[in-house]
Amino acid sequence: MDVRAAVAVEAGKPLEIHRVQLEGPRAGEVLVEIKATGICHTDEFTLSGADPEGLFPAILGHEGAGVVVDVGPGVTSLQKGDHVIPLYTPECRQCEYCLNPKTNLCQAIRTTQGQGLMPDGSSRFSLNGKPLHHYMGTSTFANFTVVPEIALAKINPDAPFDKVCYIGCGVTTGIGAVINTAKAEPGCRAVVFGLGGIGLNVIQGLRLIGAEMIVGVDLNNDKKEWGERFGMTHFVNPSEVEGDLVPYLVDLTKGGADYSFECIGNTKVMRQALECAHKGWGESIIIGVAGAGQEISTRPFQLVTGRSWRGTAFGGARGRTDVPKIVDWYMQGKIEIDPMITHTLGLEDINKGFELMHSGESIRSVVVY
Ligand code: NAD
Ligand code: DAO
Ligand code: ZN
Repeated sequence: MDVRAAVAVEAGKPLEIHRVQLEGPRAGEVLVEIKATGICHTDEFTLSGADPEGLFPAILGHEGAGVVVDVGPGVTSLQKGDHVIPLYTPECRQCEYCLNPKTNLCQAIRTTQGQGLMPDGSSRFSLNGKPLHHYMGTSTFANFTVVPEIALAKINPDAPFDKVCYIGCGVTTGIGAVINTAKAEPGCRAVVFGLGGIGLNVIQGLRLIGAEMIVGVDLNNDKKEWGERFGMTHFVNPSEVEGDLVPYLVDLTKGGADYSFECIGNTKVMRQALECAHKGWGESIIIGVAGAGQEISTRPFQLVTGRSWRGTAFGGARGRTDVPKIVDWYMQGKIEIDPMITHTLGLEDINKGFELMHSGESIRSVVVY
């Protein structure tokens, strides 16, 4: 079939809107009509060329929601009409990783997903007879896409696509980092570096679990109001702090943060996040994705004296199990999404969504098909 898609033709170039060809689902695959997709910093990271795994030409997008239109042979858990969120971290429930409660990094289709291909090693998308790469196994910048069954979460059919698409990445990553990765306790003190689409969700996750102190750190003073809107108790702009930021934050948190979260992708900030964690027990969680080849550093004594450095992908969530629950939390009013969707665009304006991200004007732009 012919579908409408934003094609990433080359690194550093704007996306191009084309009619592309999409083959139907093969065994274990599902055809999904994408109704809405968020534009995440990670799409920008790949499009810019900074992503060492970036492949072109490709159909990017990994934060979508839609409806099942057709299923391939052997698909048992989904049927036509089901509402779904595609998962860039699948959940096969059978591999060594899925069977280990310590991780959410299902490896069932990791190799082909990283090659921009479906699990059988081929692509379903093509343009004028030439194959296009899939992206993160999801490719939601097309109004129809084919996704493996194990990479689809079935969700409440009453949930609005243009809001819950954000659960496909930003919301789950931020809230999950607090609940699944840090397992933060009520009454804890936390510092969140970077108050964008991810950091604000870390803040609302901390509010949800009953953190006592939530310090937000951002260079952009406009983010103060945004952070407070979701539960931040203190705001720090590093450029306005006299002297070093780390001792300032240690003092503010009365000895250091129980938990700190880096939501930028800046290796210098990652160090600050670790070093503002409390001696003896503070944990620092890296969420931001740093550019190709970058490295982190600290004095090992920081770890010897009881701080720990950890990372999280997709908030440690097991998508088919956890994403439907997060959709329900949204429907029950336990978490907020609507105010973070600052811009809604048509597919033809998708490049404007990237511009809004660059200028810092948007928290999340969503493309509605
Ligand atoms: P964003 O651009 O919306 O937000 C980043 C924020 O950091 C902005 O508010 C900016 O003003 C602030 N900032 C930039 N430099 C700063 C500095 N030196 N000190 C303090 N504040 C600074 O980005 P986002 O969409 O929230 O994504 C954040 C990061 O998370 C990205 O690296 C993205 O790729 C990554 N990410 C990771 C996962 C995962 O599973 N680990 C998932 C999604 C996104
Ligand atoms: O299993 O090796 C693996 C790959 C896991 C990829 C997880 C990606 C998480 C970070 C990228 C940000 C996603 C939007
Ligand atoms: Zn698995």
